[in-house]
Amino acid sequence: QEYTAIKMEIVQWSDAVQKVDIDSKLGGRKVFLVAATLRPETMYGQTNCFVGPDLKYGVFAANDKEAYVCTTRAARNMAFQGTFDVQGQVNQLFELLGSAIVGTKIKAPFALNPEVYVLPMESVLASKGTGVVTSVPSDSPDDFATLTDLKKKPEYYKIDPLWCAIDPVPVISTPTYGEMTAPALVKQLKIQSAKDAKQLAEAKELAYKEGFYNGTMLIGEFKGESVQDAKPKVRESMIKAGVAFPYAEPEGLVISRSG
Ligand code: ZZB
Repeated sequence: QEYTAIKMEIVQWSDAVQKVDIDSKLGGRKVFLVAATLRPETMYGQTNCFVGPDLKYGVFAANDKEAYVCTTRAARNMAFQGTFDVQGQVNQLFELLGSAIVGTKIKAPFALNPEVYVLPMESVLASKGTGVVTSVPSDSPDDFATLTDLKKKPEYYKIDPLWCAIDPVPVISTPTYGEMTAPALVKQLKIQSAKDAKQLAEAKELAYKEGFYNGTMLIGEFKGESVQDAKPKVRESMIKAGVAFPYAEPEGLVISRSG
């Protein structure tokens, strides 16, 4: 899988992290949450970012100036993809539990809302991407369903309602679902919550297909172009701007032995 890794710079850590002395460990490095996405063209509509509250994250030195927050598994992959200054070497500065990162304010590159908050998402997999998911509720049914749950019960999820206050932003128009593909699909498939995993998987598949084959950009540098054309262009534009880098995953590697 070829993802685009989005660098979301930390603006202000959560209260939980602020209580810990991390400065001595960071050595003056800027810290970024790194989110893996297959939809770089939707980055204009980021409204927040998700981490798995029970997952472990590392803060890894990329070089003398920057450190990245992601799973150890992702850092190991990055180490072999030229992301860090020393090839093949992972340098973990410290560790954080996802729940401690929740409430951190970060930059969302290329987004209409330039600063967003980190929120919890139970369905984040440690085995995929970086374990950090940037959220686009206009085009991702999982993100829209999770945000709807969080807004209904902020106390239960131990979040400040302010952290999930940004409304979905129209990014892509499709003939079937209009300007809000994910909310339309969540309604159509009668998805009640983020726990409706089966319907959400179906909604995701439909959203991917309709967006890719029939979507038109409503915003950004490539407004008016098809999603198919805009996708690689937005990716290149983000990489050029220094806010993203390619991230690949050795997926489904099968070693076959004859005989
Ligand atoms: C932003 C975005 C905008 C995404 C969208 C999707 C959509 P896939 O197809 O199953 O490989 N993701 C990334 N890492 C994880 C993880 N560890 N656990 C759970 N979800 C993760 O899924 C790739 C997409 O799943 C990624 O692209 C990311 O969300 C999320 F409008 O990034 B995406 C219709 C989907 N739309």
